[in-house]
Amino acid sequence: MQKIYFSLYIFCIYLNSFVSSAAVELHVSDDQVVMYNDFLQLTFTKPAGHIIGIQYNGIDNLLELHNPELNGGFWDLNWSDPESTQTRGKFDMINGTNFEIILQNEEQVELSFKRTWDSSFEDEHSPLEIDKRFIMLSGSSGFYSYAIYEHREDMPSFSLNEARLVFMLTKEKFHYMAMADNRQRFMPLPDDRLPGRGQELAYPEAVLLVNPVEPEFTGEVDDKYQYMCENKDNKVHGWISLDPLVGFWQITPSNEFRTCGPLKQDLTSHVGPVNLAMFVSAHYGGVDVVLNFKSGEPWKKVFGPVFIFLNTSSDKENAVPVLWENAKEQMRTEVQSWPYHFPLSEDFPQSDQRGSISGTLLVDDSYVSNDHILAVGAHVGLAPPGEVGSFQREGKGYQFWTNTNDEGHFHIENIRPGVYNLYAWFPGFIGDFRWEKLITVTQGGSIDVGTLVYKPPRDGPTLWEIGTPDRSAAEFFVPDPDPKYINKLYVNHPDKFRQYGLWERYADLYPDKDLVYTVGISQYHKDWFYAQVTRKVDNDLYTGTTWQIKFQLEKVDQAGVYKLRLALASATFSILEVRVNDEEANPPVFSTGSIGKDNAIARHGIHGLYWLFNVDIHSTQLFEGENTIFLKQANGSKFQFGVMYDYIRLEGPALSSEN
Ligand SMILES: *[C@@H]1O[C@H](CO)[C@@H](O)[C@H](O)[C@H]1NC(C)=O
Ligand SMILES: *[C@@H]1O[C@H](CO)[C@@H](O)[C@H](O)[C@H]1NC(C)=O
Ligand SMILES: *[C@@H]1O[C@H](CO)[C@@H](O)[C@H](O)[C@H]1NC(C)=O
Ligand SMILES: CC(=O)N[C@H]1CO[C@H](CO)[C@@H](O)[C@@H]1O
Repeated sequence: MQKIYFSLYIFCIYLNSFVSSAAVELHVSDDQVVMYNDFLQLTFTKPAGHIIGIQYNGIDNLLELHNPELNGGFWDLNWSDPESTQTRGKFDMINGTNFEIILQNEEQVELSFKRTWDSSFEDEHSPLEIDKRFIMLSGSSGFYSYAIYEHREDMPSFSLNEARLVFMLTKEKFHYMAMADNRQRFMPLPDDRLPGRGQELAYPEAVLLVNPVEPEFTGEVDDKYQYMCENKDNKVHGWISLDPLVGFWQITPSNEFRTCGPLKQDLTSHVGPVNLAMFVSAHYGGVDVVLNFKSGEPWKKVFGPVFIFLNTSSDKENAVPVLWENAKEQMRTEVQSWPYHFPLSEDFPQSDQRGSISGTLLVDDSYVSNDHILAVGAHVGLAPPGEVGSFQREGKGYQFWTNTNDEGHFHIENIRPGVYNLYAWFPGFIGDFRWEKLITVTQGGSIDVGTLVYKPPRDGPTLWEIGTPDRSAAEFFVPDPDPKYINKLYVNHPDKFRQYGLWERYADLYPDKDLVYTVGISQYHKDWFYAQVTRKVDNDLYTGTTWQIKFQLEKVDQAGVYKLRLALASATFSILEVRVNDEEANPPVFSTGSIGKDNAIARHGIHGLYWLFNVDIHSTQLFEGENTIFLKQANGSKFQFGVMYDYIRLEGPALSSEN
């Protein structure tokens, strides 16, 4: 009997220790907060709210604390005065001033580090009140973070250039980076980028590794922009330590708080080793996508939560694929759990506080089909009310996107209550759709918009076309990189356009004369260079280029107007001029004026922002027989300047109904 009691007693101790060790624990001292569960331990500075320690799997700290500049894990932002036309301004480390435990029990701890604002801070930091939250759950191998940004009515005007959550990982351990099945590799060390080991190329971000610590990287280019990703695909990325085996992953289960829609591109992970959650940035959009606030403009936005997932494996042989597959599996779990039910800020609506929308999209283009066409794979989303296509420059509100299925049907769930426009675009068709009605999403409400029909810009039959309308220049000719400037990851890779310095290859291919494309003979995938770049004429001296499209017209309809559709996938300080059969015509038939700051050429993007220009060509300007359209990019002063075409089409005059 005694013995049984004793065993029971031991068992209870065992049970008790099991329960308590699974719980989330919190220790708060004067200047630090430590939060831990069975898997990991986090250490924060108090009240600033910077992470200075992540202990996991026998590693004392996954974070680097000895970099010359940025250390540990932190939220930061860049801001500027409203008059500034720059995309970089003042650095703000968002040091919290108030620490609060929002919730503490065995299953969950939520912490808040808040930075307040009053007019005495006018020049010290950005006019924002920011509440940084961190959540740890019991039994969860990681932690969540989100932040609530608020601009109040007593706050002055300013511009928010960048907002992000950053992790500087220890460079001793994390050497392998993964962001997609076919975009992962061993990475150089940060030291390899320094003078002596690395040689700066056309801009500081791109470095040629001339004497890296690991000789295997010699001769490669390193550039963080080679690891950028479109919002729609940017769900999980991170780093692997091989000894001991650790995967450090950032999982972003929703795009609702990201800016500028599904095609906006941003940084992920890069040499540092750095892991970034980008919430606001000017990347691939320029100053057009910076958030400008007026004095007293009320605004609030929740960025996140994102999940930082830590993982290990006993399978040392297949460590890399196993950890990457686990990260993707965890990503799918997080996506399914969205919207999370545990964040306690009332600014983060739970699932039952959100609404949904559904409908069907059709396309009406009578020159393609007499019947309405099912919109398969169309991008459709809700974004704040604005002009047609405005979502790609919009970042203050929330956006909710999906794709139509094979029946042209779409359904979007978990939309925050609010007023929106419905926007869409359609692969294979030019232009943008915006439904004219405002949509009010209510808590628990479900809206069916029925069938909506998009009538893309179209005046007459297609005489010829170049490319496919998909907002990207990827279908055009992407040259091989200069062998001096290779990133080995992109050799024999579908994303060849991510190689460094491709803009210089244009002059190699067209040394004396600019590109001439002959309709009916040329093929766009090999004869249309992916970007209309500038040409180097001397050191640091560049000039614009003029491309020609030659085409035959059997007869010219003297009564009609022809239409040139110019869809651009990117523009950087460009002035695109159109001339018809007279290269010297002044003024040109059409000029875009100065457009674009997306910098996608230098950043190895295959697109930036989308533009559509519709140019009238009068029959008097055309000949029977051979015609030439001249496309001149007139601002040629820098290597980064130029445009990428998405698609070009010449339409004949409208066919009269008798025809
Ligand atoms: C904010 O915190 C960082 C890191 O703890 C510190 O280096 C910096 O001096 C602080 N800035 C201000 C303005 O207090
Ligand atoms: C690693 O991640 C996978 C996928 O989430 C999970 O099933 C596994 O338990 C994790 N392993 C550890 C040791 O955390
Ligand atoms: C080309 O763009 C740059 C940058 O905007 C501008 O400073 C310059 O004036 C432009 N050149 C011409 C010819 O418009
Ligand atoms: C994240 C970011 O871009 N930070 C920059 C903000 O501005 C300062 C000052 O110009 C830079 O040093 C940072 O790199």
